[in-house]
Amino acid sequence: MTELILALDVLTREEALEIAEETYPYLDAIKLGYPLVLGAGLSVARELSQFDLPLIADFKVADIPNTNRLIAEHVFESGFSAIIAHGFAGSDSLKAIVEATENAGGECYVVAEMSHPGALEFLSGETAEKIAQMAVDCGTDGIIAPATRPERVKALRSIIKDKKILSPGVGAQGGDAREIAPLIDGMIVGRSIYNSENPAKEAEKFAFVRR
Ligand code: FNU
Repeated sequence: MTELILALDVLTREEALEIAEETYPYLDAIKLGYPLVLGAGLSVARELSQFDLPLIADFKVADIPNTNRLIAEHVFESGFSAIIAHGFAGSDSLKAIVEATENAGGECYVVAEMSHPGALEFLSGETAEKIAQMAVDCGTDGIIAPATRPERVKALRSIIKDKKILSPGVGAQGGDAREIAPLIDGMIVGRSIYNSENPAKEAEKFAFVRR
């Protein structure tokens, strides 16, 4: 069963609450990132908690250990239940987030390989595989891997085994939902849902991933 995670990258509190209200029955989690949090403030997370869905903070945290810890603690205190970190800052930086995550009873995911074309310039191939191995070694809950490259998701799966793979890149970035769903644990979908005429109907179309 693959989960459906809405990437709520709208810019205002009003839009965010409206789209969440329309789509929440079809969702397993909502992912918030810089676009919404910078636009509406971090307090938008508390407002979205009314929909009773896990909230994932996609801040791709990539700093020194102490700063990472401070960010992660703040994220969990603000109503989020999961955080996304970058792995390239190294294992000490990641461990600081994992520790804060465990203290808060949350989940932590590490970006192993990104979904856009430019990801191939620095953070793919062997580097992505090393990051995936570090995600396992540091005790994270899983990785982010590209729905735009199913063959890479398969390669990364062999490293992270039964930890989770959350995968963005379906729809607007060209990834195919039906092809990627059986390979992953959670499908992250943004524009295809929130930019559509009828976000609820569009989200409902992904019901097959949850069967
Ligand atoms: P949509 N996202 C991504 N690729 O797209 N966190 C990654 O490699 C990654 C991400 C996020 O294209 C992106 O920031 F690590 O509109 C956006 O919030 O469906 C969402 O996934 C994809 O949105």
